Amino acid sequence: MTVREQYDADKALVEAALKAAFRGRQPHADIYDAMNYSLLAGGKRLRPVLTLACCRLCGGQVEDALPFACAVEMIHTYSLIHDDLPCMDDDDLRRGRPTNHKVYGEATAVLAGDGLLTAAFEIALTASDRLPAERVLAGTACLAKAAGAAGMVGGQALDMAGEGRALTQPDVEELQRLKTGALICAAAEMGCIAAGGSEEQRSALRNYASKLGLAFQIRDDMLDVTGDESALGKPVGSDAREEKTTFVTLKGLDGCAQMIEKLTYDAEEALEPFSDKQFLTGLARELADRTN
Ligand code: GRG
Repeated sequence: MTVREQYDADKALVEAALKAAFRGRQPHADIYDAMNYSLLAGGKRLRPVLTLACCRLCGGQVEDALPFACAVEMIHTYSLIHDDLPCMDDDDLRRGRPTNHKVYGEATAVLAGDGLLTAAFEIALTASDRLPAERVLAGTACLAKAAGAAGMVGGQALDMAGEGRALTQPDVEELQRLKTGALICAAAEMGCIAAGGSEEQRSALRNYASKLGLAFQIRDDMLDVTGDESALGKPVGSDAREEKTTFVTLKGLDGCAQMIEKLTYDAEEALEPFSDKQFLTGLARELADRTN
């Protein structure tokens, strides 16, 4: 199987599980409509695919990691809904469609995000149908830490505080390590945890994912300058409008390309303890060149 075929097969598993997550939930159908509107809007599903791939790499069955995979995508989707709100980035387009608050109104969009955040932990705990309690506990704790103020929420707070101010490269790296990187690291680690992987494997995958996550963010900054709105499914040029210090403002486009190349190499190096690593090395290469 090629990297692309494996990615699409794992993505299809995730799509089916997400589609089923809120099926038949009553009452308050409207809030589930708003949650599903963003959850089933067709993102790349990078984080859940990473969870499944890391589970497989550590010798587990992908079905064991599926609840964790859905949970991380629900948290990611909630963060996008809240990030797009008028009180944050005030964006009108996401995943190629009007943003949640544009369709359902601000109050329902806040609740849709809250509903997804809470449902993430509900679905993560269903991993106990197939896994021993200590793995469910470890996976859920890993997710909670990465999503909260010590991770993604803390990174978003730093991001907001940095608007209109000149930041240094270490400032931006720290901000992005939390805002984007923490959840990507958790996605990889949860796959390892579901498989019952060793501490050495978990640490190698965290290292891989941290390099991948930073390269992913640098590419995101580049695409905000050079990308195409219809391919990205979101507006371009928002960093400049909001006067954000990004990797492009710090290093220029060529400097960014060099950083991505080095991080992609380092990500591959981090996989040294594994033998069957073609998928994760191929994924790092594909993400380095992504256009959406
Ligand atoms: C509101 C608590 C809270 C957090 C928001 C992650 C985040 C924090 C905001 C997203 C803002 C942003 C555009 C970040 C850049 C990198 C990134 C996370 C892009 C979106 O992720 P993709 O490209 O999106 O994986 P898809 O739609 O493919 O899932």
